[in-house]
Amino acid sequence: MRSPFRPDTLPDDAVLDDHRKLIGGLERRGLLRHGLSLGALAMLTGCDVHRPDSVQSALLAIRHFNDGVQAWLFNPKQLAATYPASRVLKPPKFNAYYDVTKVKPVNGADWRLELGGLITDRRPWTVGEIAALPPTTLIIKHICVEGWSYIGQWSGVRLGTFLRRIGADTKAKYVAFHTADDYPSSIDMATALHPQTILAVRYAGETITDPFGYPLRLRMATKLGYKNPKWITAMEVTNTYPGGYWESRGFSWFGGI
Ligand SMILES: Nc1nc2c(c(=O)[nH]1)N[C@H]1C(S)=C(S)[C@@H](COP(=O)(O)O)O[C@H]1N2
Ligand SMILES: [Mo]
Repeated sequence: MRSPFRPDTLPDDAVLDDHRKLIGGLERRGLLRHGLSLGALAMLTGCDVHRPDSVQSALLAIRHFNDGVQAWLFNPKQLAATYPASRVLKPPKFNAYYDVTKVKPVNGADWRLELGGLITDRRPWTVGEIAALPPTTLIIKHICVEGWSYIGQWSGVRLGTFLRRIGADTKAKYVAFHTADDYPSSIDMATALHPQTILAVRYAGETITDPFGYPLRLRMATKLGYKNPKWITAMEVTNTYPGGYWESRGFSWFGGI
């Protein structure tokens, strides 16, 4: 999925000056943070920065996601669309900030979900314990800002159910995640408590495989692909803004509907 990314040959950020109007519009709509760099745009969207039309289509793809879902923006109570099982893609489509051949599988036997921050019961959880919690199944669309999407079937405990179970302070502002591949990520509490936000352990009825986040990943119906961390190792409830991998490189923290 990654296009060859060579920071040494990257043109100046001035390339973006040709697209200031489009970028300004995306900033106003909360889809980009101020100060997007050309490198971040290239890395996240896979666009070829040496071709102006490619830069433009990457920006248009980001805008396209927002079109038609405007009414849902900033309404965490709204349910996102779901789909019939017949449309589920098997296997799912891989993406990460590196190539699929670089995925380092997580050893489920040693793995524990570590808990931190504003949580009463911070005892770590094993894969088996999490997989035994009552599951919710979501058949939802995954949209990557690279400009592709697919429908997937994800099962696991609702994050809201889990947060209450561990005595998390659900009045806190943020839930932050750490991952095995150093991809920090965070969401607002309203999204964490949304009924279509789950800690997924299964895809299409089977244990999630290595490239797709085994043993635990976040799946939200209301956020873009990059807001859904794979290979989660730790979760923290906090009032201090935690940011995230792409967010610190100029992408919107909200990142969704
Ligand atoms: N840990 C981790 N999670 C991640 C990423 C990553 O690089 N590392 N990439 C994100 C992006 S940009 C996308 S589109 C989705 C891809 O998920 P999939 O491979 O299951 O389709 O994972 C997201 N979660
Ligand atoms: Mo993505």
